[in-house]
Amino acid sequence: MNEPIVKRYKGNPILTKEDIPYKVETVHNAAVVKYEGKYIMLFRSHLDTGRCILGLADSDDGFNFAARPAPFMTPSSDGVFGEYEAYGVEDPRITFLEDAYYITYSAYSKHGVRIGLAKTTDFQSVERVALITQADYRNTVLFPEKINGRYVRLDRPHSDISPWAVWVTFSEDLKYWGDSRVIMKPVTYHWDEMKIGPGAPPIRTDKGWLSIYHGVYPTMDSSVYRLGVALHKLDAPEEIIAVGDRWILTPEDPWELTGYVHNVVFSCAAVPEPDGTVKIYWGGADTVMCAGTAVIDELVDFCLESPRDPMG
Ligand code: BMA
Repeated sequence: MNEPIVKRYKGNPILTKEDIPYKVETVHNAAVVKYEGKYIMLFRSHLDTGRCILGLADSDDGFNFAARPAPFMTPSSDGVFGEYEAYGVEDPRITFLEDAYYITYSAYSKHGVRIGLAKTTDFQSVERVALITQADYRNTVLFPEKINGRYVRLDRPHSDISPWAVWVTFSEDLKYWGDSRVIMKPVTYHWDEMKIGPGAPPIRTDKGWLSIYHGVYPTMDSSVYRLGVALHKLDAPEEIIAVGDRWILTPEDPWELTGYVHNVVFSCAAVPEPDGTVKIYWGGADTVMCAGTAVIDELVDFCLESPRDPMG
């Protein structure tokens, strides 16, 4: 049998609601970064109102996490953030950029879903920076460096006309964004045919920016969320070098097949390691957190060896 390209950690799930010192119903779709030689996870939890907050957990090895005693980000009650995140904060991604850890998160309210940008330098306090999209955006990841003098993000606007796709957008100050264009679309009758969206913040490799994304396939029994990989040009991230034709991860373990939403693996984080591996983190069935490892060069080759058309 072929070895899977992503090797699941034997101790999955790595964090569940039983590990959290305050009452939550789920622990999933977390960001993970290295901070002062340790790993920090910013995880999403449903409360029993059905709305979401974000909590923190710490780890020495990237697999065994201990949750902190209190949540880290709950919906703001002030000003414009209070207005636009009243229904909850979800699906964070974290990118270290210049001098701070920047958090992009989905802000839900009666006006729809848009993306909030917050920052922290110490994971003790957090400062809201700006709401960086209008309504009907999710899954926004920042590249970890400026490219050609501009900050770059991938995002996923909603659309009634076209299957939801990955777009690129640029900024000079992280607050005001523009020059957007669509760069990657679902492929009809393919594992990602229904919609795709950015997953983990892109990782720099010699051959391009490696981006882990999610793809959704509709079935008679709701839809299946899986993970795939794409490679963007280093000095022109709006250009896709290759998208792997096949998925790299599909729901298989019981906690991925069954839960709050069944048949879901959904990633917001991948941490590259000095030995050339990457730790990939994903929510299982919108209920628990899981982890696995892959070799970065193998993921790059996976894109290059059997690519599909990026524009579907
Ligand atoms: C997406 C988002 C994710 C979630 C996934 C599966 O639309 O809501 O947060 O993990 O659906 O339910």
